Amino acid sequence: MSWIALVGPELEENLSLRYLAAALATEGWRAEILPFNRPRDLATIVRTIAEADEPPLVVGISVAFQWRAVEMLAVVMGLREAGYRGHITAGGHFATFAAEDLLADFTELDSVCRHESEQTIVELVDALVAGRAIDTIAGVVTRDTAGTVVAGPMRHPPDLATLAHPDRRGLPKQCFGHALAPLVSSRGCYADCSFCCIASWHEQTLPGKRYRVRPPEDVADEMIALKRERGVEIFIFHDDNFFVPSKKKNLERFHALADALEERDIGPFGIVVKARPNDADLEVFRVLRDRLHALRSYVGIETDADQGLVTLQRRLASKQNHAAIEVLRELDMFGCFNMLIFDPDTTLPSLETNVEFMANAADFPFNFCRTELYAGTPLLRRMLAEKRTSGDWLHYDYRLRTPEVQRVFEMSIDAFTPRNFGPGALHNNIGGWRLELETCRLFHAEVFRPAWLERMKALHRCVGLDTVEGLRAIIEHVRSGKPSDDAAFVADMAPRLRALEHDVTQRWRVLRAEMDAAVAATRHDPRSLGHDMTPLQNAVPVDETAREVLHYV
Ligand code: B12
Ligand code: SF4
Repeated sequence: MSWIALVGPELEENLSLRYLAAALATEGWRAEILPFNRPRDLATIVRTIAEADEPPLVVGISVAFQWRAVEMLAVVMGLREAGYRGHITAGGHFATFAAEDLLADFTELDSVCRHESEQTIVELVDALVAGRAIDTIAGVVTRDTAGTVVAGPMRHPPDLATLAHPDRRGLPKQCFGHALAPLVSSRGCYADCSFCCIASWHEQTLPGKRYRVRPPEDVADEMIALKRERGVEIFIFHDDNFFVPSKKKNLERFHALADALEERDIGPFGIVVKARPNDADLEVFRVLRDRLHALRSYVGIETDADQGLVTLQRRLASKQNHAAIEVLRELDMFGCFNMLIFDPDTTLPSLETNVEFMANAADFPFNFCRTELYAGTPLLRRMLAEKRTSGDWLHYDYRLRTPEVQRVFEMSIDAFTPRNFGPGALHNNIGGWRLELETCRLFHAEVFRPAWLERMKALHRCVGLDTVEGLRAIIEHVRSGKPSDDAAFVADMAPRLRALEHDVTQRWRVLRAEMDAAVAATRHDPRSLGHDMTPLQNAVPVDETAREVLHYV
């Protein structure tokens, strides 16, 4: 039997590819997943496909992340150079919104499957095998015989209740010795922030409807299967937003899921979710904590400045950001957030407001960055209309509104890149560390010491307030208006930032070793772990790249 190669990031089990693999398997097709996590994977992928005894019928490449599009296109070019003659298709968020540009500029690529593609990829493969035309398949964009880009109709998205559960081959990752798995209980989000493509995604395929949810029983069945078959105890919900815009419905849904899990006798488990600040209601979060054992709730603060809230179209008020933090504190829950402190309209006062927010919420881990212009977003459309972009459809760049804010941005990026981005970045890692601590707190309550949590919070404050201090110093430097060398200012500050990062990392290692030792001591007595909580011998530990996943998912 011939096969289909699916290429994409696998920092964890990649649900995009694994839903497609499951859909293909249901129709009798074998799909192999080829992870593309680092530049060195490129050569392996090209070799595996081009030198296969039987080359795949179709290669499908996931281009969800715009910033990785060039690397993904390198696979396409590499395959053609290596002589692969089969059909190459692409899908995912960026490919969907940039389908026409991709096909116009890269003749090596044969088609793009837009939006959710479980059905589209099956129909594409069937048509190719049967030698039928593909240009009328819903969801497919391709070229006609004259080379003109042609798009089939939009594909109506699948009924989530009918989808095959994602393919789960491979060993699960772990967090503090407990296996984890990503999953989704819904697709879409009720909001329509200007920097995000999720609302456009649904608007194009289901006008007027922003999200769809799975029946709680179906979600519970998937979780139970993951637990029984793979030992998964931590469920990372990748829903764009785990919440719907109704307190009553959230309560009903979370209770229904908890009931379904209890009926199925799930045993110990924890979850990770994402929320908007206005979703953080005390009663709802109490259910999340007590019945669904939320280990972490990412609360999308993004900005606390009135200007930012308008530019980013957050449709909420600053007081709701503050209230969300209070809910987390009141329930002693772990939350984390990211701040888009730089956006196209940022002013020095709005920057100061956001830095103030960070200072007030420094007992939680956070990160900050600039708002990027992603394909399919209202913000990109606005910036193009205002002629404020540079670059092209692969990557649009922009300058901030005033020279002062642009200076603060450039200095901040220079000073904070090692702390904010990439493997080893403390702002990312510390969120992963806290998740390990919360995992210990939930699953090993018998040895967990409250003092560990206080030490962890002290580390959050230490990092958060140091970041605040650095940002304030940069803003003050720019505000002072004195002519001076920005690079020298950053060069002077950077060693202090790096020293603190080193110190905090060491303090975490000591804390982690204490937790490890306490838990290891209980493992001499298997009964103390509970009937289904024996350490997983085979699960894969979380590596540094995956810590990034643990922080942001
Ligand atoms: C999980 C996730 C991650 C994980 C990635 C895990 C992995 N895959 O290894 C982590 C946490 C690492 C992550 C990080 C980031 N992410 Co993210 N992430 C998501 C999230 C929330 C869910 C993805 C998912 O599993 N979806 C469920 C599956 C079933 O749906 P799907 O991905 O849409 O897949 C369907 C279709 O797209 C299509 N499809 C997808 N691939 C392919 C391939 C082929 C061949 C075909 C035919 C079809 C197809 O068919 C699939 C099945 O229906 C999405 C939002 C979303 N709704 O998808 C954002 C999203 C993809 N992330 C986004 C961003 C911006 C980021 C970050 C840049 C954030 C940051 N500032 O750090 C980083 C960078 C990641 C990196 N290092 O490369 C943006 C991408 C925007 C863009 N166009 O670039 C999204 C869309 C979120 C958003 N609201 O804007 N992310
Ligand atoms: S709340 Fe999050 S997922 Fe929803 S539209 Fe805004 S950024 Fe996108």
